[in-house]
Amino acid sequence: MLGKLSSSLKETIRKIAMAKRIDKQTVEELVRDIQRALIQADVKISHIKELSNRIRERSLKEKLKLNPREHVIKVVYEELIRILGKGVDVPLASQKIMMVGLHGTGKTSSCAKLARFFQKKGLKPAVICADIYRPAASDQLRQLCDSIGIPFYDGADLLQSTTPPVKGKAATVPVLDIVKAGVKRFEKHDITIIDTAGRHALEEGMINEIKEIEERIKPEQRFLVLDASLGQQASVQARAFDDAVRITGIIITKMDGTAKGGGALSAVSETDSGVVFIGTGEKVDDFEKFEADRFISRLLGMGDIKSLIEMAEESLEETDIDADFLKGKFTLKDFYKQLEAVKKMGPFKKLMQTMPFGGFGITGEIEDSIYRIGEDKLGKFKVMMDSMTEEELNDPKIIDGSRLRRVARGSGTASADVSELLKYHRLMQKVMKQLTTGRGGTIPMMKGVSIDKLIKKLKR
Ligand SMILES: Nc1nc2c(ncn2[C@@H]2O[C@H](COP(=O)(O)OP(=O)(O)O)[C@@H](O)[C@H]2O)c(=O)[nH]1
Ligand SMILES: [Mg+2]
Repeated sequence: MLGKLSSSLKETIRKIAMAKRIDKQTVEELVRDIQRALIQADVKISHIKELSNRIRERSLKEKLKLNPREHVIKVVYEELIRILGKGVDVPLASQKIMMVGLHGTGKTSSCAKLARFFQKKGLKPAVICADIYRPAASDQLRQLCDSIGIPFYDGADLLQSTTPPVKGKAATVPVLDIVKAGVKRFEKHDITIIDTAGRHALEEGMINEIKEIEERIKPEQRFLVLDASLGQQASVQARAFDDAVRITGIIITKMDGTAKGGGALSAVSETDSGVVFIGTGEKVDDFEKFEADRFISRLLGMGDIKSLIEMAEESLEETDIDADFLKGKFTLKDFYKQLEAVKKMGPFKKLMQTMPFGGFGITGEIEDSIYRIGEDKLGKFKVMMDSMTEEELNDPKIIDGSRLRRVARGSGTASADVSELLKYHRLMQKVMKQLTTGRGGTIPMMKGVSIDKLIKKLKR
């Protein structure tokens, strides 16, 4: 899906991750790459300009919470969400959903897909066909519904009891009667989906018909179905249908078959409604709920960027090293905090490994040894530290033979265990000193990496 846009953006992210430094020139190149990708996806120029300016501004001027590369990736991710990611949620609750849209956009297929979605969530959906103009429309929907075991209604019973207006001419039943009868029939169902008739263009007849259904039936949701290949033109239809029935969500279909999906998404972003689902193929399961963060993460070819960023920020906050630490002071408490941070890095590392370029360029340095300081050892360290005085925790050098035995006794461990803890601490202190003073006092880019180096040393 969105193959071309996705591969260009992935390449862009890869370049950032590999960049030696993040400066004005790197950001300018990045902006140009993104511009090219978005133009090809038919995103409106004014949106691209705004995004470019925001990326330039934020990449270089914002206060950093992450390392510079991660920061830029975060900025790109957030700005893409701003222009492509306007989504809305659909509650998993009892409701009537009216589908509107022009001919051929995928309205009928989406009715079945939507029913399937709710069915999988354990709700009981049913479908009404309110397209009386094309007999084939009803057959198509009936077949789709039959294939997934969804009850279907098209007013065939009403038709039988109606006499043709002119002999030899087919009888018709007003659309509204069909919908009303269907709604009544499916009263006990959780979700009633109403497929309305489309037209080839935005005609008054169609608009009046859906307006009437909207006013009389009062469906909680009015979903507009749009073809992704409309690109930036999608906003025209979105506005027109919104004026008519106040759209509550948009389904963008055929995301699998066009390079313009990005344009359609950004066009929708400028209207009042957002995307609820996207269609990604002809089959009834080729349908997904639109979740902006996941969608953009996937587009950029990265795991779950949101949790990634949150975890990175959190682990940095937790390990915030105070001024004393920079002066080379590293207490047992700091030591413990660092070890806990390493534990936290676990899922972070796994997430980074799911990325095509192996994380933000640092996973190569992180070894599995990092996991060996496991839960038990950490727990044991904690118990021993609990048996120490404040003074000992802040300045472990004072722990002599008798203090050592006291701590061991107090924590139910052996003196050798306490010695081991102190040994680990001393080694880590040494490495920390090297790392912090070696780079002119700067805190290492990722604490996880410094810990890793430490652990490698410990093993030697
Ligand atoms: N590739 C692809 N085809 C789709 C998708 N949604 C619908 N279609 C196809 O588009 C055509 C028109 O769909 P239909 O539901 O009949 O549109 P309607 O006229 O709006 O009711 C059909 O051939 C569908 O199989 C989609 O997400 N991906
Ligand atoms: Mg149809």
